Parts: sequence; structure tokens; C-alpha cells
Amino acid sequence: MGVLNVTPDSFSDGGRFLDPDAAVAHGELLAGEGADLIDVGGESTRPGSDPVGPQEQLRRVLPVLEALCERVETPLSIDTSKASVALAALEAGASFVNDVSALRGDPAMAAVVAEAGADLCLMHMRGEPKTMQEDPRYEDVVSEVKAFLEGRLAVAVGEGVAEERIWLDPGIGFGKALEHNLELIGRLGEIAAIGRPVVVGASRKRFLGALTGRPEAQRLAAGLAAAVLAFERGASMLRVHEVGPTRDALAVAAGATLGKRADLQGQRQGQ
Ligand code: HH2
Repeated sequence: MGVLNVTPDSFSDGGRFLDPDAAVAHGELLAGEGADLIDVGGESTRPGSDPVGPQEQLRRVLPVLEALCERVETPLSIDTSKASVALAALEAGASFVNDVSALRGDPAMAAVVAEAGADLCLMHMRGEPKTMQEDPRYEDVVSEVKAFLEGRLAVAVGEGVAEERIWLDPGIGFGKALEHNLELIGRLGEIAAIGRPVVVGASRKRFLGALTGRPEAQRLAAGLAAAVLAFERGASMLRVHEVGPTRDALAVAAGATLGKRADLQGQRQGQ
């Protein structure tokens, strides 16, 4: 999943793609690099950010979605928690709703997704972006995130969203300290065991800076390591800013996984 932030204030690329032409060109680049999905968002959810109203989100993302629909084959996702934004994006040709509030941001969201037959990503967040990084605490972060996602999955299905269209995301960096992010990646298999495909967004995030001492623009290698670890532990989709390098890293990780299986098979056959 390639990230396309049409915002003035996203944490790593704020302002770069606020101009619709620049945003469309970047979307085409992500598609050319082999993205399976392009996630278009008009609201930053970085720690400390203020919410952006639906009108302004639509003003930012709609022209970009409309143009990309014409120009790329890649499926499009709308990154929003607002039902009216999701509805207009789906009408413009998006087929995936990435809701970081997991249906808690707008009571009308589930119906919009259900009626459109769209895919839906439900993400875990502790608190809200403005305050979520103020001393987040958990007894056991993995079991708490897992219980939350199971609960939101049940709500979504109860409100008519087809279960086979639902993706789950532990929300790396959303109300989590360094050790929480590391534990969630390390024990991602427990989230995947819920039985729905898992999305992980670690790209350029602050915990990578804490581990490497590098600013956002220099966190690609750290992000690739996180993507490979998440893949190994069962992630089905990686939400990333750099699609080409991530595809390469995952091609090697997937090849090695296949190799491991072939190796085991060989051992079983006594070779
Ligand atoms: N992370 C961000 C935004 N949306 N959606 C999902 N499903 N998972 C994530 O981890 C996730 C997300 C934050 O990253 P970014 O879009 O680069 O920054 P900003 O929120 O500042 O626009």
C-alpha cells in the first residue's frame, strides 16, 4: 500500500503533495513502482495533529482520486474516518476505506462501506492523534490490541460489512511507546491469528528514528527491516512511502520463506 498524503502537515512528507498535480504525479510513481493499492489521505494523524473537517479533506483528495482513476489501474484507498469523505471517494472510484478510527469516528461509516461493498481497514489507536503519545500504557499491548480489533471486527460485521472484506491493523505509533511498537511487530502472529489479513504501517515512523537516530527522510533501511519482520510474522499488506524498495525487500523475504518450505519438504523426503 503506497502512501499518498495530500496534506500540508503529514509527519514525513507534509506539503509535498498538497498541489493536485504533484499528488497525481506521485500516485503515478507509486503505481509504476508496483503498488497494489494507493492510500490517498487529506488529514494527517501524526501525534499532536488537529482534525481536518470533511469539506477540507474532500477539497484535497477528490481531484486527486478522480485524476488517478483515469490514469492508473492500481486500486485506490481513501484514508479517512469521515463517512461523507469515504462516500465521495468510493463514488469517484476508490474501492478501499482505511479508517484509523476503526468505525469510531463517524456512526455513518459502516453503512457507507457496507453499501458500496468496499474493503475496510480497521486500525487500533489509543486515544486520539492530538494526545495519543502522552505516556501510553498497557498491561499487555498485544492482547489489548488484539481484543480491540476482535471487538471492532464484530461491530463492522454486525453493521453489515462483509467479513471477507475486512483488514486489521495494530496501528504502529498510534498511542504506543517504542517497546509497544516492537512488541506488536514481534508478536504480530497473535494479531494475524484473528483470521483476517493484517496491515502494518511502520514506514518512516518515530520508533525507527528512536532506534537508529535518523530523521524521517533517512529511515528507509529501518523501514525495510520492519516490513520484512512484519511480513515474516504474518502481515499481508505493508503501508509504505517507498514502494519500489519495499517490493524488492519483500520479494527476497517471500523467496526465502518459500526456500525454507522447500528445504523442509526436502528434509521430509530424506534429501
Ligand atoms: N499510519 C498513518 C496514517 N494512516 N493507516 C493505517 N491503516 N496504518 C497506519 O499505520 C497508518 C495509517 C500515519 O502515517 P502518514 O500517513 O505517513 O502520516 P500522517 O498521518 O502524518 O499523514
